[in-house]
Amino acid sequence: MELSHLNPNTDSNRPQSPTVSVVIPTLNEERNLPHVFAKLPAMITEVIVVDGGSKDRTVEVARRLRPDAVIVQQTRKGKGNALACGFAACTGDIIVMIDADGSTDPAEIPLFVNKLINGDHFVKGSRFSHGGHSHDITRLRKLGNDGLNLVVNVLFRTHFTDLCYGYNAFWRAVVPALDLPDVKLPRPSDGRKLWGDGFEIETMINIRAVAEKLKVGEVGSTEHERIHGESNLNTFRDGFRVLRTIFSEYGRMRRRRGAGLRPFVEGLQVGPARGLNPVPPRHAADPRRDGGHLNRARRTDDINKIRARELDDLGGRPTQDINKLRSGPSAD
Ligand SMILES: Nc1nc2c(ncn2[C@@H]2O[C@H](COP(=O)(O)OP(=O)(O)OP(=O)(O)O)[C@@H](O)[C@H]2O)c(=O)[nH]1
Ligand SMILES: [Mg+2]
Repeated sequence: MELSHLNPNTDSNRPQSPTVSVVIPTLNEERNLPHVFAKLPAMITEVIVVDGGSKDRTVEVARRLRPDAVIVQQTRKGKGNALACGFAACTGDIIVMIDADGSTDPAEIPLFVNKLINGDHFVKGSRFSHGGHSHDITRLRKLGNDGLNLVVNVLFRTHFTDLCYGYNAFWRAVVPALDLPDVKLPRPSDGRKLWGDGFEIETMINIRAVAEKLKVGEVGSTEHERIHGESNLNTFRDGFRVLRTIFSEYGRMRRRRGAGLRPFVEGLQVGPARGLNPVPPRHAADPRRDGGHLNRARRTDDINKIRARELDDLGGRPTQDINKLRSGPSAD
């Protein structure tokens, strides 16, 4: 069901049982996928596998296990880019992001969906509250996670208990609020990752959700050890990337506020128990293209300058169409 086709002002038009897309980024996960797919609950209406050029039989295995799965090839490198490509391909009312290594338990998805149906815009899994637990995190990583968590809670006046965990769910209608790096931008020629394309993605998404004043909830989640294979995460390199992300997101939020951009939440209407609908825009502009919700922006010039700076940071221009990235179950 397309939220954008609903009349936002009538309860009867809100989705009674929202459709749920699950986005699974994969990089050499052929041995783990059977465990993950086996635990996908029946409520999932769409499975999007975003592959990062796996050298093993990940894509083949995904197709065999779930012939209805949509397989997307990501446009650049990194988990962040994979998720952005996955979100762009989703059609469900709700999007859930899980890992393919067996560390996140798909059986928990109904907990996330339930919280969304009950009024949250965005629901974060937490390994350290609401009964959550991690069988995987090392002492060093826990220390780093706690430190980064504290910095965010002080700067953004939030109450996150688990900043860097990648098990989240949200209404598809809030994807524009996350304003992720355009999937159509080219890969940098020097081989580096664009900002937001790496493991900083979780932090970026979580911070943007609060910066746009979305209603963010947490549910307890149990993280397991990766079943087979090796982690793609580097504790120090990726930890510093997360720290940089926090400060850069703080600056971004202040610039946007300074320019008079209204928080995204003001353009949404939440149903008391059933769903979330976009309110018709009060301006003719496309909120995605304009980087937000221009509703009472002070000066269009300011916004254009901010947008140009963000594009500069990303270092390129669009080249491809996301529709071309989405291949059906039988395509390569
Ligand atoms: N498509 C794609 N998927 C990726 C990429 N990097 C990681 N992934 C997937 O993202 C998920 C999380 O990656 P992991 O390497 O397990 O990293 P992590 O879970 O943050 O770290 P660990 O706790 O050490 O496992 C897995 O499903 C990976 O296959 C990438 O560049 N592209
Ligand atoms: Mg993992």
